[in-house]
Amino acid sequence: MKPPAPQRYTANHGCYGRENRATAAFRSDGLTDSLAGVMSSQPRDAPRVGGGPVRIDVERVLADIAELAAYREPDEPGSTRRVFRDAHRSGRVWLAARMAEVGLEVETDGAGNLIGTRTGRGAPGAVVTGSHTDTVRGGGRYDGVLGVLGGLEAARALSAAGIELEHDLQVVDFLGEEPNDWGLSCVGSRAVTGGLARADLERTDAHGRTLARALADFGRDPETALTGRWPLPHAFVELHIEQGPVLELAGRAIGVVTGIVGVHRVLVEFAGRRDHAGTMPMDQRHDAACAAAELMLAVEALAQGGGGVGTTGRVEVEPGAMNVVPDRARVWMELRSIDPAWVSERRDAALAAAAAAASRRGVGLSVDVLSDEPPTPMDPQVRGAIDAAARAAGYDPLELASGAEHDTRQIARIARSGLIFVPSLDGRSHCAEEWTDPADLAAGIGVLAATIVGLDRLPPPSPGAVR
Ligand code: HGY
Ligand code: MN
Ligand code: MN
Repeated sequence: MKPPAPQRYTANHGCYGRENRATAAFRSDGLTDSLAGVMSSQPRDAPRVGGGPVRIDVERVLADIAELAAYREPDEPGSTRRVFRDAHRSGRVWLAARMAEVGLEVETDGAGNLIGTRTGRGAPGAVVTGSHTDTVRGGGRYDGVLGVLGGLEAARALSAAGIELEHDLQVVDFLGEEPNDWGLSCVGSRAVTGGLARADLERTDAHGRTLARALADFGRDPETALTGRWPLPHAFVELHIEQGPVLELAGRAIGVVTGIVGVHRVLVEFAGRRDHAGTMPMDQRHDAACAAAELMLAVEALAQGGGGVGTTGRVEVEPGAMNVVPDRARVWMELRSIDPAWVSERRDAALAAAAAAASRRGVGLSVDVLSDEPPTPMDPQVRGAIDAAARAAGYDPLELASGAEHDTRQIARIARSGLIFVPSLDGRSHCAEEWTDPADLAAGIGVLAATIVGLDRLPPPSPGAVR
């Protein structure tokens, strides 16, 4: 097996050869001239937002990332911190303490989102930023974590610069963004935007434990999670690693996300017959695992040719013995595209392939739609604020779609919302090799801080402007 690539922590050594790095790089004291100019000036249109230059201390952020990374599941690979488990819980205790040290007022809402608030001058609605600290099994250090700890650094840097905002600034660690043992992602951001259903809470994991039980064991009241809604934010922005290769290949430090792909997730279950693997002839079997294998290959074939992606990343086979014909197989399938027709056509074709395989093999079939998220465009005003912040700091931002899911999609139900990307080395993510150059971390956090100021200056959102 190829050993993991060594991690590079040399600040300001760009490894992407991007053209704009020379003009865009933060100075050795952590400033960009242009960002400092934006942040320290007292523009005529927003005379009450002032203060000194904003210093992003990337070494401090790297130290925070390393401290949080120490909270990991010891028996799992990479930086594993799955939702509700001990490492996730204790990592959040650390995070709450760090938020308090930074001077934020810390609370956990009814849905289990951890929120640090920096008080503003009292304008209605908060400017909200954040992401998640749970990970996939075997995940890396940056997915989600950057948006939380980068948000914290932005708050810290704004305060150090003496910049007051009209609105409260909230830094949020959303509960359980990654798909969990109940097949649901974005639990916290769904809940506070009205996207969590009672049926979601009644789902059971492999041990028969409901999601409601898991929430209760985590100290949250499931009924409150179901009904608790956030007051409408003034605006929302999330900083995240790209998790793909586009920015790196284009040699750009900053991505402005245009929209988040639609994601359709389905659990397909095949029920066959358990038999002796040595004695049951091949033509008399009802092998559930072989039907599942046909579906997996069908999904791969259907997703070829661009326009979207299809994955069957989780499969369970029972009884899971070498000498027993499997009688049960479960395939978790997801299809993603920015084009809703692409998703629905492939889903129909994949399920038709599953039905044909099941029928040919004399195997039962059941289908459970776990979630169906349509593509979500990002708000033009927030995109504009990110773009302006990036350009003012000397970057040449790239517009791109997000193939990954984010809490931003859920928050976009109640607030104008946007997403900033920074590059991922070799486009890698959801693996231990996940890595982003510290110079890009600094760039992203600097742009986040300036975007927060830009969003603070926006007029109140018009009612009904969000989906
Ligand atoms: O699955 C996703 O796209 C995200 O990383 N949670
Ligand atoms: Mn992820
Ligand atoms: Mn993420």
